Amino acid sequence: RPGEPWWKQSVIYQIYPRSFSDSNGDGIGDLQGIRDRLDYLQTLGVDVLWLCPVYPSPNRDGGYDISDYRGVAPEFGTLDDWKALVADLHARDMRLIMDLVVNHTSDEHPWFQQARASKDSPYRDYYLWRPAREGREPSNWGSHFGGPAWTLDEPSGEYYLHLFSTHQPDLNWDNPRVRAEIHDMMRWWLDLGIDGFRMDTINMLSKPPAFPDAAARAGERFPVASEHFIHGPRLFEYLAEMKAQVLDHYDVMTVGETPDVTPEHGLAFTNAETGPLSMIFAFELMHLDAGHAQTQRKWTKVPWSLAELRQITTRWQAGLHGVGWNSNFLSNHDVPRLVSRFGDDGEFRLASATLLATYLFALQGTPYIYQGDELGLTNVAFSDIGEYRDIDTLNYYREQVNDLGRPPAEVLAEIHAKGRDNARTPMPWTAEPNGGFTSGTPWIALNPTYGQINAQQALADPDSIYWYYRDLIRLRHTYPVFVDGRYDLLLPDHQTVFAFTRTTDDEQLLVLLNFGREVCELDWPGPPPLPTIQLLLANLPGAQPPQSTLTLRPYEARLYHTR
Ligand code: TEU
Ligand code: CA
Repeated sequence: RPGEPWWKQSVIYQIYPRSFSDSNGDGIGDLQGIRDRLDYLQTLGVDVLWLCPVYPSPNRDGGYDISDYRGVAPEFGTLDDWKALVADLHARDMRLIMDLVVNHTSDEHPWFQQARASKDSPYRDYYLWRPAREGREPSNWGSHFGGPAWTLDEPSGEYYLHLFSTHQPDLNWDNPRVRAEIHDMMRWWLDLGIDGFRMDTINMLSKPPAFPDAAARAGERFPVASEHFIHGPRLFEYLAEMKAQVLDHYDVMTVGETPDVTPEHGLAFTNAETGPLSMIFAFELMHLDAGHAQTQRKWTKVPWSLAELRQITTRWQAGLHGVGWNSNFLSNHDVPRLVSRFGDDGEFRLASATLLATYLFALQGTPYIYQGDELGLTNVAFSDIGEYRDIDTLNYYREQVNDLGRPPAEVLAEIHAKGRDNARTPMPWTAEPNGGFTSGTPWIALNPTYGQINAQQALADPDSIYWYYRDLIRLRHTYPVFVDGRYDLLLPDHQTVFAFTRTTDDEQLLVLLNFGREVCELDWPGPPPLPTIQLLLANLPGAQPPQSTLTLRPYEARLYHTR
């Protein structure tokens, strides 16, 4: 619709290329594989694909360690394959956004190679080097992946900073030449026709040059120093510059990956007048089941509460309405499968997967679908640590089992619940061996459920989760209230039902979500059930028309609409 940026009306589908579709039998998903599946994605109805990194990379961290910003890794194809994918997408009226990973490079990036080779290299200052402090790390900062965030470069006697693995040195954003290089690189991709960027850990770019020690919990040697590098001193200056230098010259969207933000930050990032980004990924919901900060381990799992989910959701919906813009997601390639985490991946898999989809699509903001969620794919529980591939998972296991001596079964249970490979098992396309993902040996095993849960089955079953997503996407494209409507919470204290309305001058949506496992009776919560109200969509057959009392079955979701 005129006057509204396209990305507010879009539905975005995230692809983890390594696990999407393998066209040549080497066990690794690739660009041609994505091209082969465009009918599947177009039928679903998504508008934008977000590709996780496909750049050349030693692949220490699933491609988030880039050794060449201007190319395609051979295992994914060639730049020509990539151009063909963009052309295919644009011909279908779909768009492509790419991952922008500029907090760090790979240690095999030529910049780092030269930086490391000589203290006098012009590239030395592209990274963050500090001398030892009393013969040890310059500060107590810890890496997200365990251990210190500083690694000693023996020949020069200096340490370099890496907020992630030792193979991912952080770029020095205080150096204007670094910023200019990144801007050039962004223009290069934009000129090739991409429609925007998902910006990896973008709120970590600016570090206080003094690197003050971070607060540590009892017994913790290397705390992640979020309080110092999240929203660092010059972050907003760098993002404003990037916008003025690059983004403002193209019709693109941006979504910043921004751990540890509040709605106040969210507003600063996405304010339509003054904010540097279109939208951000906020992570409060991803901590719902993490336990208390003082006692948790990395992947502690505690029960989450609907009260807290509702409260966080409401804060973000109200906080950004009319000024900024939300992105709505419950999963991605770093977190467990949403149905296993927030629903029930056993008896109520179908109902809870569609309930969660309804939640994502009924809120204000741009909805994100992570590959496989439209099939209701579940977490995986490999019994052997040797089946895991993720650096974060493997480091965690080594630290907890080898260094701290915890029982392997206990640590594996945490990995089963929270590990990043839950989201990275290959897409199951058919019930054939390896789910039709590859004719060879997959780089990581499939979820053994592929015989029952696969795309072919979903397409053949009119009641599948896939078709329910398709319906939601269509509704969102049809009724402006999904995009524009103001959010108002109903039943603020209900035990199991999350109810809210979305309202514009012309339309209203009433959303009822029973997160409980029991049948629930309640009085009609919204405005009186006028004859003009219609049931727009429900995730269980035989849902009631509007009436003064309601019965909601376990994980039942309903959307009522009125104009
Ligand atoms: O993730 C950044 C991030 O802060 C986390 O979600 C991170 O994965 C988690 O703290 C580790 O347990 C982004 C990417 O999404 C992730 O895949 C990369 O590994 C990371 O940046 C480094 O580029
Ligand atoms: Ca391949």
